[in-house]
Amino acid sequence: MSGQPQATGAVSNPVIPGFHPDPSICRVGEDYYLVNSSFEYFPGIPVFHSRDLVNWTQIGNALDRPSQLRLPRDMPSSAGIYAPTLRHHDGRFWLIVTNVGSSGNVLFTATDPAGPWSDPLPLPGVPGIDPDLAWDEDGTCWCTVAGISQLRLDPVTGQTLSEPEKTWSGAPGAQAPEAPHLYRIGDHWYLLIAEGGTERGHCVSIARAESPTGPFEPCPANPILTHRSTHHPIQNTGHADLVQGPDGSWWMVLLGVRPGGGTPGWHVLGRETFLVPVSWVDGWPVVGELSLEMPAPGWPLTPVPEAPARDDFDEAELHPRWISVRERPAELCTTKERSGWLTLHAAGASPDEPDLVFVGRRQQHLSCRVRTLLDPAAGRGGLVVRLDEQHHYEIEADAQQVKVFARIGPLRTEVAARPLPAGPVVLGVDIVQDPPREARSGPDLLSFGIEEPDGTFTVLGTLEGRYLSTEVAGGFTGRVVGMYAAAGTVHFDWFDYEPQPSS
Ligand code: 6LW
Repeated sequence: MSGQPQATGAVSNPVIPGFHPDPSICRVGEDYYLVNSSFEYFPGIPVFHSRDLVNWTQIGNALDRPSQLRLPRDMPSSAGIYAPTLRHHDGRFWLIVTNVGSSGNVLFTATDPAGPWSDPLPLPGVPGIDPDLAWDEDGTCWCTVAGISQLRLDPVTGQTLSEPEKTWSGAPGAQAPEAPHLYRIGDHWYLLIAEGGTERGHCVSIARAESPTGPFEPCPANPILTHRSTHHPIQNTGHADLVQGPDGSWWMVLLGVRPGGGTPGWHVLGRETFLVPVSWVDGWPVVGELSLEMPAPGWPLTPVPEAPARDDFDEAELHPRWISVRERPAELCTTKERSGWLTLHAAGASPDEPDLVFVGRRQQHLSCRVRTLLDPAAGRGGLVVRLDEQHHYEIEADAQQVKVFARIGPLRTEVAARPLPAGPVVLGVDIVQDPPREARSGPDLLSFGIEEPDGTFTVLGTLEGRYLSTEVAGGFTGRVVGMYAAAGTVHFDWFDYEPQPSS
């Protein structure tokens, strides 16, 4: 996945493109592991592995059993799983996270980050969001949360051993001090935070102390990373975590977005995971240049093969890249009913519904081509590009006809309709980045259509992408594209996702 070495010797950022926000990273020997927030999607918390910090492979989802993750139907989109911290301590991986709108702060452990992960350990005494874990020399476990406050935690029982106490909350008056990570580096304890809100004002700041509890001295150069008030193509930079490279150099992973189009700039892929080098001057971290192409790090890269364009659904288990909305009941979503096909049985009657039976993947490229072969003989279903229940475009077929729909906020409209011959049909969407031609254009166009028997693609409707952007829809997620059933039973033989060159 991404980070592909370029001919120039540079590597591309984001290293994990698409809706992969709030990265938390840890290193064990030669291996790096990274996790992200996943909000209303199940399975939750994608887990990635790398040997070089640049090339990442998804090895699982930490929360892949209903006993680990309950996302109630009345839980709005962009609630659910927020901002995990991943750490390795005492021979185990520790994952602390907030389930907003459900179980609050919870802790999971595993010996292998690919899973299985434990069932959740409730942390009733840990308030707020964005929990972090750090252990000091005498084994005390410090839990730090957004705000920023800190308490002592017994991570085995989940009991809190002290009341939360404010530590350091960033620049006076700055909004949303959050995403804390506490580290022992050299002679100091460092408290890394994000502030300024997760929109254009987002930034990363740091303070240090002699002890894990402070008093913390802010870095005179704060914020140590921000792209606010710039034309930089990577915006909203923040929510970072620090790690050492194979050669002892220091690196930061963080979230950023790539807005496109005219004013105000719309980002459609959600918040993505970027990588940037860090050096140390006078005991303070200095963040290097964050760019879409950065010089390759000074160690051998181990490129990973790009995912094949086609998923044939020939395996019993779905690849971890496939996610569903809130839950994935095995009786409604299965590869075992019709061999070589993914079968979906409808619950919710359209992508407006929180119980939609849906299997999709994150859109990870600004331009891409998506196709799926669907058999609607016994139902109605389709291909949807989804930001949330109120913001989605879809092409939907039943045994007689195919229709294109758009839902934008409270408005739902039928964009196109056409009769269909009997039999399976290839539905598709071409998503094409639309460079700004004028102040109000862009950021992309989505053309929905069907593939004719001779292979040509007939476009039934082209829609502007901005309405499926975070700037329009709000929230914390990004686009997910996938298959759904809206009535009866719908079978999908395969699903193609192919990145296309972008301008
Ligand atoms: C997360 C907070 C943030 O809890 O957004 O960008 C929130 N940072 O730290 C949701 O991801």
